[in-house]
Amino acid sequence: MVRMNRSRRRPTGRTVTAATVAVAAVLALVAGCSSGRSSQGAAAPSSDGRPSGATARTVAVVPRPARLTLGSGAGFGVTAATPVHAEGGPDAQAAAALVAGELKLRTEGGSGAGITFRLDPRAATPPEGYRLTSGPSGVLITARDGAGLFHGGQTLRQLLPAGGGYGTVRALVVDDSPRYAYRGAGLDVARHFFTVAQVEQYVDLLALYKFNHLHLHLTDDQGWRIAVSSRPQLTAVGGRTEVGGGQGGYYSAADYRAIVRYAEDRHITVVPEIDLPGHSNAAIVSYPELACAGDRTPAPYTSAGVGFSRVCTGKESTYRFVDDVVAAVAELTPGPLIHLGGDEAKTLAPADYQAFMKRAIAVGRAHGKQVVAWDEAAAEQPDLLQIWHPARQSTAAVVAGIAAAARHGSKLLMSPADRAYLDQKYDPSTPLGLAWAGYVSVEHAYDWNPDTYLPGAPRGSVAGVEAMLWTETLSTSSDLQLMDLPRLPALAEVAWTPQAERSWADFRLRLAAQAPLWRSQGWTWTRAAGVPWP
Ligand code: TNX
Repeated sequence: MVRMNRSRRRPTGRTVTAATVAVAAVLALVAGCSSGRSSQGAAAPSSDGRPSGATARTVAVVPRPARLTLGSGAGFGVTAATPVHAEGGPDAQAAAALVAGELKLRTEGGSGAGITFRLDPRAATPPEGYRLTSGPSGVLITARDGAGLFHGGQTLRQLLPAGGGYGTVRALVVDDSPRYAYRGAGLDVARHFFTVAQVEQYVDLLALYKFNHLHLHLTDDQGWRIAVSSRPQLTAVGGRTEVGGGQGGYYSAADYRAIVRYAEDRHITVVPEIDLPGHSNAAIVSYPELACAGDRTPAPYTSAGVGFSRVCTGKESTYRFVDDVVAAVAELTPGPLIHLGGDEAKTLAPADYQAFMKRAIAVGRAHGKQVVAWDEAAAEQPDLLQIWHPARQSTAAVVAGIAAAARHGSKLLMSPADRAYLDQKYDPSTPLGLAWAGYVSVEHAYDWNPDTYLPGAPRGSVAGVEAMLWTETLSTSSDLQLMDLPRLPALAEVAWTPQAERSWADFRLRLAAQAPLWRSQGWTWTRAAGVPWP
């Protein structure tokens, strides 16, 4: 069973205060709301292609809540003077403080009219779920865990007038929780290095769309980005290169801890990836004994090719290296997962590859982690198998092998390149990115079902979805944003919203309505086809 970050909960105390009175007023509004699934009987979006605001379907929240019911009464006007209250202990205070900061509001002790974050261990909300009610006397967000409160706060941000300003939150009730426990985004910091501040900005984007895992691809042929004190050459040598010949960089233990902490505060778990036995040129340049006798002389690599490197799988010293690195990274990582790669080891014999992956997975487990690996490692049954090959490029035998791993207990993490690789161009006009998996339009990223993507995958085997951003062609934050926006929110909705509640027809309207919020954050985006941009 794969443990994800849901179980994480700090001790909480619960204070029942006079706020219950104000809360009751808000709840009275709920009774006046029309009930039923938001998708049922919803009017079609207005013909001018902009969100009409008149139907539950087009209220501009992404990912679309599992259930949203419009109220008939007045909404709640938020001004710069609106107080934010927290009830229920430190997790409530943390969520209230973060969201208040994002909205430029102040938190206030006590209770009363305003915005209230209420942690209630007895609430009926599922893990990470929340209830948000808005009416004349305020906005109340209730959840059973801190993650739920935080996600509710992100919904509130989107319900306020675009651009992060103040205004009216319409009267409504949202009852929301995620479809999948794992909603991830992978960032390749190896091909190009991104600083702590850049990664934190990336986390801000993920948090807005309710992602809960950040997968950092920390090592590859072109660079090694994480300090391992027992192997200092990895960063002293391997950290100094990147695609295109730039200076590279790496995270010290303190840097990495800062990223982990920043993400954790936003209910995002970091999943570090050490990619072996292929994609290992930077490690081999740092420690040439990782190569087999007779392999080519190690040399730094700053182009974008893949599949040529391998560590020597027949030497015990290689496994001591794996153990040193995994021990260090596991020690720095509070989350339950470590990713050990396993992709594109094209110069290794299958038997050598399999023997290596088997041992690597055992090392990860020995250091207390559950192991994620790319889909080539299906036969070795990692805890989480990350699917990246487009189904149409896979042979029946490969698909059958993945299904067999799932039957034996591996959970599947869906990142099929033809849907979830955000380094792929939108269309032939996209200046950045690659196109080996085909063009990935916004609609294509949106319009698929992770549960049925792989024929033969057993029911319930899909643990989640991960959007991957490889950076061979991307070197600045705005490069990342141009590829992520608007497709990352599409994948957020794939991962969060029940399949039956999703439709491209209204998603494109809700997506277009995000643009002012992006602008207010200083983020850039691609005005991709099919979306009625403002
Ligand atoms: C394949 S997907 C890779 C990456 C590349 C990416 C480029 C996978 C597990 N390996 O090494 O960066 O394609 O799209």
